[in-house]
Order: sequence, then C-alpha cells, then structure tokens
Amino acid sequence: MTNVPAIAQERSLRTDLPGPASRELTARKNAAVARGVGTTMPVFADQADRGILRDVDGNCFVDLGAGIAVTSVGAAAPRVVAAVRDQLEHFTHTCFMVTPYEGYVAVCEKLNELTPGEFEKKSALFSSGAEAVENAVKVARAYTRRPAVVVLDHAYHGRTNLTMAMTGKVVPYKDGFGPFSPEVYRVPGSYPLRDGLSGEQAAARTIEQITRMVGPSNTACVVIEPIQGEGGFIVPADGFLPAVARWCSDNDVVFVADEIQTGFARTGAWFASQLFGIVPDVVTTAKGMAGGLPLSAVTGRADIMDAAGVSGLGGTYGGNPLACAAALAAIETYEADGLVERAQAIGEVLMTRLRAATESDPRIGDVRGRGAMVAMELVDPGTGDPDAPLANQVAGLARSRGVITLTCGTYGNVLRFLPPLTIDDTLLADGVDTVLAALTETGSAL
Ligand code: PLZ
Repeated sequence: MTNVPAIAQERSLRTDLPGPASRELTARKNAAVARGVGTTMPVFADQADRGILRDVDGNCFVDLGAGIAVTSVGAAAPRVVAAVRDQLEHFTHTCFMVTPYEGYVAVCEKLNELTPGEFEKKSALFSSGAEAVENAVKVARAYTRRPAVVVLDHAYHGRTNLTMAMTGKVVPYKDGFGPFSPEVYRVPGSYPLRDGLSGEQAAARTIEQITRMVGPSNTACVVIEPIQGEGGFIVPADGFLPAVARWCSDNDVVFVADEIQTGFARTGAWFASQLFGIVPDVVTTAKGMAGGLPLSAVTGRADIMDAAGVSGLGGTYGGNPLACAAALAAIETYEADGLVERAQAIGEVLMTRLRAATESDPRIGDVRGRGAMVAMELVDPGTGDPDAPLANQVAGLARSRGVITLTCGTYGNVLRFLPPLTIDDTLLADGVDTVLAALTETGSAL
C-alpha cells in the first residue's frame, strides 16, 4: 500500500477553463447526454486522488466536493482499489438473491455494529441512496401497517418517484415530473437562522403539525436528515431531534435517520445522530460508505427490518460484490487511518477560516456545520434575505481558479464544503482561501 499520492497535491491550471480536451468532450456530451443531467463543472475528469482532481487537460483542482460527500476516503483509496481488484478476479456479480456471498453479510455485520443503538439490528443493501430511502419506508410501513410518511421542509431524499415526493424543492428536482407518490406529508423542522426557534419550540411545532395533520395512528415513519444536506446544511437547534425522536417512540412511529450525506465520519462522528444524542430505529446510508462505488443500505431494529416478508426486499444489483469489497476496505480505512478524528480537524480548519471571514463581511449570514460538512449561507446584509446570485458568482469564480466548489440550499445561497477526509491541511487551506478570496473580490454590498 503506497502512501504516495497518484497526483501531486497542488492546485495548478495549465489551460484556460475549460481546456481544449474538455471542450471537445462537452460538445459530445451535449449531443449525446440528456440535458436533464446537469453538470456543475465545465471540465471532464481524468484522475483523482485525495484532495486533487485532474482534468483531461492536465488542470489540477482542489476537491471541496468529494463527488457530493462520497469519496471521503479519497477517489483512489489504496485499500479500496486493492480490494476491488481482488474481488474483480473472483466474480463481478452473482445476485445475492440467487447465490449469496460473504461480502454482503460482512457489510451488514459492520453496519449493525457501527450504527447507533445497542439493540439487535439487521441490514439490507441496495445501490443508490434513493433506493435505500424507499426501502426504509417499505419496512416502516410493513412494520406499522400504517401508510403515512412525514418529512421536513428543505428535505432531500432522492429523485425516484417516492423520494421526489419526500424531497422539498420542486425546481429542479420535481419540475414537470408529477404526480408524486401519495401519503407523504411535509412539516416544518428547525432552521435556527431563519425561524429563530429553540430546539424545543421547533419540535413542539413539528409534533403539533404531525398530530393535527396526519395523526400518529396513520404515521408509519418520520424521515429526517440529522443535518439537512441539499436543503442547505441546516443544523437543527439543540433539542429538536431528541424531542421528535421521543415523540416517535411514544407513538410507535418509526424514526428514520437519513444519514446518506451525514454518515460515515463526514460530520466528525460515525453518524450525525450520535452528535445529537439520538438513536434512530432505522438508518439509511450510502455515499461515503463504499469509497466511490454504488452501495446503499438500510439498517435498523431487527424486528422492524424483519417485518418485510421473505423476498419483499431486494434488487438485481443490491449489495454488488465489488461495492461490498469496496465498503469493507473503506470502513477499514476510516478505522485504521482515524478519519473520524480527521473530519473533526478538517472542521476546525474550515470553521476558523470561515468564522474569521464573517467578522469583516456582513454578507456571510451564517457559518454552520459539523466536522467536514460545513457551509456558509450568503445573505443580503440589509434584509437577511438569501443571496443566490452572490453564491453562484463566488462558486463560479472559485471554480475558474481551480477549486471544485458546490452550492446548496432551498434558496440556492449556500456554499458548502465537503472535502475528502484524506485532503492535506495545506491544500484544504488553499481551497477555502480561494473561495474566500473570490467572495472578497465580488465586493462588499455595503
Ligand atoms: N438522501 C440525505 O443527500 C443524495 C444528490 C445530488 P442518491 N444527495 C445528492 C443530486 O442532485 O442528485 C441524497 C442525500 C440524502 C438521499 C439522497 C439520494 O441519494 O444516491 O443520489 O439516490
């Protein structure tokens, strides 16, 4: 196992962006790929390792997105590469539902051990995050024999029909794609910057709405991202999540934590639920779990998970052997390389720099997050209203300087930082400082 990165860990631009090779590929993409599949960056990837992604023109970008919180161990983590190569030489696929294999069972054992809760757990594996969310709803309905699914404002749970219904933002995710799955009810959550409520107050409002609009006897599950991701990296006020989880348990409603973005060390804990002192009945995971290979999971109390009948859960590719080998190697990497602690250290670097910037720039309305899941919400300093054009301008400028920068938020005004946990401190500082310099250059609105 080599410790030498495959690419020098330095930002460097060799061509104007996009370079000639990316321009050519973009022309082919525009002709061949449906326009609905949007792309953030105008450049095509050639190689990626740790904190750097190199494009087909040889430009090296600081990666502050990790493929939307996926390549936390890096996009070429040595253990993952070796494990996938080894599995490839045995078999690529048998279908677990036809001829099972050990890797699938081993990943489930690991998930049952790592996710919060001391009770007996079971897991099932799938390929995408949306599929995991769908299956969490399936088991919750099978267990409770109730139909309703409760989700929060600003939620993001996926792009399939049921998960589109669960996702809050219409444009672009749901635009023109309805009608959506019934029995999905949306209630307000906790967004301290915008609602000014304490965790207890926000939870009382959430619970009151569920009780009044849906009724616990109709509710199969409440599905919550402990820190909302696409919706704006919204960290709920202290006390919000425990109060909602308590209400669920008092009413035999399944509490599902969607940890697809927050899970696997991202927030400086194995799972964000642990940061808020909650123990979900069911947890959905994906993204960071398998070092870049498509794998997702539902893990929960054994009695809930076993409520679905035999052959009620599955899918041809669910728990693909290559993805399982990758997950076991990625989990070993998190453990052996101390990446939970590394996420905390990354959080400190990010928070220190971003908080220092807020002192001199009133357009930074909020800096928030946990561990290596951090965001800066940009606002009009006079009114506090979201400033999406500014966020887009800053992200665009940072990208043109060689930093992969993502935005998020219902209002599109949040810049988010999700570096691979294997990025080094110098590169991380360079990436953040480039984004902050781009903000300064857009000039103060005051
Ligand atoms: N739940 C909490 O963050 C995926 C989606 C990006 P899939 N987030 C990135 C986009 O524009 O499609 C996500 C998530 C949470 C579920 C999902 C869905 O996971 O693997 O994209 O299906």
